Amino acid sequence: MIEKVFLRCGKHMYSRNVLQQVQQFYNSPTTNIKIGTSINAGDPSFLGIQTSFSSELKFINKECYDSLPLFRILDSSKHVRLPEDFKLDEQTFIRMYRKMITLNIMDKILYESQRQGRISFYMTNTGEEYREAGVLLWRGHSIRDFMNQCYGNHKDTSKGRQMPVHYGSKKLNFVTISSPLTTQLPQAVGTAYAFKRSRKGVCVVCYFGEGAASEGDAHAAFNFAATLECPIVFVCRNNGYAISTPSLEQFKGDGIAARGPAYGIYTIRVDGNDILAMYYATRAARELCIMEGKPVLIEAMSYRIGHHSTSDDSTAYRSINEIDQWKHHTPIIRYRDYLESVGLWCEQREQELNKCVKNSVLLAFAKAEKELKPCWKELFTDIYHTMPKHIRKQMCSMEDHVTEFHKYYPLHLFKQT
Ligand SMILES: Cc1ncc(C[n+]2csc(CCOP(=O)(O)OP(=O)(O)O)c2C)c(N)n1
Ligand SMILES: [Mg+2]
Repeated sequence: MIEKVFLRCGKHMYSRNVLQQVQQFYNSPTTNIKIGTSINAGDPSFLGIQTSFSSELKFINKECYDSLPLFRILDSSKHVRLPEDFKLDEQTFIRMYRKMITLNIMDKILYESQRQGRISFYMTNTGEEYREAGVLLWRGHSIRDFMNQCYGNHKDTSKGRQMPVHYGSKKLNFVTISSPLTTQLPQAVGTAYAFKRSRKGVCVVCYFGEGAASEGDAHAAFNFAATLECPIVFVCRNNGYAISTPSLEQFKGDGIAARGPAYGIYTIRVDGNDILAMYYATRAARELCIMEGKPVLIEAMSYRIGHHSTSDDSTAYRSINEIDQWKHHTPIIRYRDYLESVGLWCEQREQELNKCVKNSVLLAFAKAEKELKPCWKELFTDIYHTMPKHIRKQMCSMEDHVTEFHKYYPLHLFKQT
């Protein structure tokens, strides 16, 4: 039986199974912490800490603990057993695969288009198909919407003000991706706190990389979420690199997951290359988070197969060998193997899907490329409810400039109003 293991320091545990596992973890031969030993009767207890006295002078380190386990469903066996309460219909299983393939094909086409100078920048998701763009695709963002954003044309909801891949959708409750690392974490906790106060029974899911977890904002966010008991699921994508910095140089502890219990946050480490494990853990995390009104941390272990972005050449800091090892263990390959093993997929369906998605992407791509850019005035309008004087002044001087030098600008490519 596969169990959901969320760890949290302190007395409240999710279920008996989890309690047993946590006790085993803390009482294991390599773990020097013993739980269940009471403080001497009569001794006052320290505020917020439940522990026992020891006469042994011992400094503890990472080596004193077992590394947190990695939850997975798709193991290498031919007969994968899904947890009893997994319950997904066939269409949903297939929809998951279709979305992953769509993202993958979109990545290939947009990456190449950046190389041809047709868009300014791109970041692929290979090996991390469950990350932000995948979530947005799953929620119903259309291929057209993605293309319009990457081109920053007048149909882009952010009106060309963001770099490509900084998607957002008010309609789908997806806060626009921002480049400055980790700013989203405290903001997400603030939103979760507002949700808590509104008693709507909803939660926030916040994605970030292991590199982003080194920012001070991450620590502030974890601590606020834990102490204010905010309904938020933190999903840390530990893909081994923060651009060129390997995670080995980013932290010395047991990854990001080990920080969870230290903050008093329910935590689970998941195999990020296993889409079913990610789905099951995220669903359970959401239930736990809403049921108890508390934060949950998921560390998704993965590997960034692509370069960090089109501004990066990762072969300058990692070996081709290393990349090749992971190429055979991607979420898509592992999931396809599973679908085939249960008779839900075959080579013919694969080819049909590839052809159909490729056509849709190319069509949306060609359309987005031809659309006009937003009117340059959008740089100034639609920011403040009432335009402040200094912004109006800048807009007027830009207008004078464009009028005087119009022949030097490709104004025909921009909307006029
Ligand atoms: C505050 C800040 N510092 C530096 C950068 C430059 N930068 C952009 S992405 C990145 C690495 C992020 O790594 P990680 O959080 O692991 O996410 P990944 O790209 O691996 O998904 C860095 C350093 C930035 N955008 N913001
Ligand atoms: Mg990373």
